[in-house]
Amino acid sequence: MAASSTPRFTKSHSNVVLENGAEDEEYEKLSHESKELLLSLPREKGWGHPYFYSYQDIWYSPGLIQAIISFQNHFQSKESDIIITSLPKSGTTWLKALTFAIVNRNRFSPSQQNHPLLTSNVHDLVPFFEVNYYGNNQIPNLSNLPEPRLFGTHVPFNSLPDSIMKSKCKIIYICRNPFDHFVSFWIFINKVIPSSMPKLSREEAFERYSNGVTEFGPFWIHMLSYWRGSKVMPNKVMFLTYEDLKGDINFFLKRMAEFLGIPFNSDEESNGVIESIIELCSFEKMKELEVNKNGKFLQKYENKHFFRKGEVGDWVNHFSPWMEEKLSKVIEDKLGGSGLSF
Ligand code: PAP
Repeated sequence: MAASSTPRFTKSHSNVVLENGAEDEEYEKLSHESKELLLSLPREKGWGHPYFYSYQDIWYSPGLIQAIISFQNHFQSKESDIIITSLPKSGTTWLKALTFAIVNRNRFSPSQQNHPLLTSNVHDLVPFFEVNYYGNNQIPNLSNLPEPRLFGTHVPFNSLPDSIMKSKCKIIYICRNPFDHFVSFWIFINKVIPSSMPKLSREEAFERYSNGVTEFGPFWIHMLSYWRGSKVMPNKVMFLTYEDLKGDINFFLKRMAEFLGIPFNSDEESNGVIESIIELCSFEKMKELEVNKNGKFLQKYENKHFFRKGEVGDWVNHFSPWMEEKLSKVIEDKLGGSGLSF
C-alpha cells in the first residue's frame, strides 16, 4: 500500500487491524498477559503506531510497555552503572556519544583513527534497555558486561526500576526546548513510519503533542520527573538540555566528567582531550560517517535519520503564529512555577 493513501483502523480492543488487512505486528507479538493489561489502559491514536496506551501516566506503543515491565522487574543495577536518559529526539545520540567518549578515553583516545564512535552507531555502543535488551520478550543477562556499563533509556524517572533508584549509579538526562523537540519528533516519525500507515500532517501531530500524546510523553511529565529527581538527588541525576550543550559544550563536558567522578586532569586539558571529544561527537563529524550515512539501527531505522539539522531554533521554519501561541501556553501551564524553563 502506498504511504500516501490513508488506511483506517478497525478495532476490537483485543486486536489492531488496519483496514488494508495489515496488522500491528508489534501487538501480535505480545504475551497474553500484556494483551490483557492493554485492555485496562487508556488509549489514544499514536504516531507511527495505531495506538498508544497510557502506562504509569506515560504514552507508549504496546511493545514498549511489555519491555518496560520486564526492565522494571528484572534489571539489577550496579553502583558503577551510567544511564543516559532522555526524551526521544532531544539529543540522545549526542549525549550517548559524549558519555561513551568521556568514560572510555583511557581505552580509546578520542583522537585515534579507529575510535569505536567512528565505525559504530552510538545506539549500538550504548543500547537502550527497553528496545535492545528487554524488547521482544527477552530477559537478558547483563551481569557480565564490562564495567562501567553504559545504558540508554527513554523511561521517565518515576518509572525506573527500584534497583536503579537504590543503587549509587549515575543518571544523565537530556531534554530540549519543546518547540524544536516537536519539529524534530514530527519529521523523524514521518521518515520512519511504516508504509502501511499514513504520514502525520503537521497540524495533526501538533494537536497530539500539545495534548501530551507522544511516545514517552506528555513531554512535561517526562521533563519534570527528571528535573525534580535532579533537585532531590543531585549526586545521582544530572539534568541537561540540548540548548545547554549547544551553548557551551566545553563547560558541560567538564561538568559531566566531574559528575561521573572522572574529571579531566590538567594534562588532559592541556593536551586537547576535551576539544578532541567535542570534535569526535560533533553533529558534522557524526553525520558524515559511513556507518551513519548507510547503516541501520535494529535493522529497522536508517542511522541517517538520527542526524537532521542539529540546530537550536529551527522551529521558526515550521511553526505558524497560532502554533507558537498554543505551545507557549501549554509550556506556561505545565512547566510554569517548576523552575524549569527554556
Ligand atoms: P533519538 O531519541 O531518536 O535517539 P535524538 O538523538 O535524541 O534522537 O535526537 C535527534 C536530534 O539530535 C536531531 O535534531 P534535529 O531533528 O533538530 O536536527 C539530530 O539532528 C540531533 N543530533 C544528532 N546527533 C547530534 C550531535 N552529534 N550533535 C548535535 N545534535 C545532534
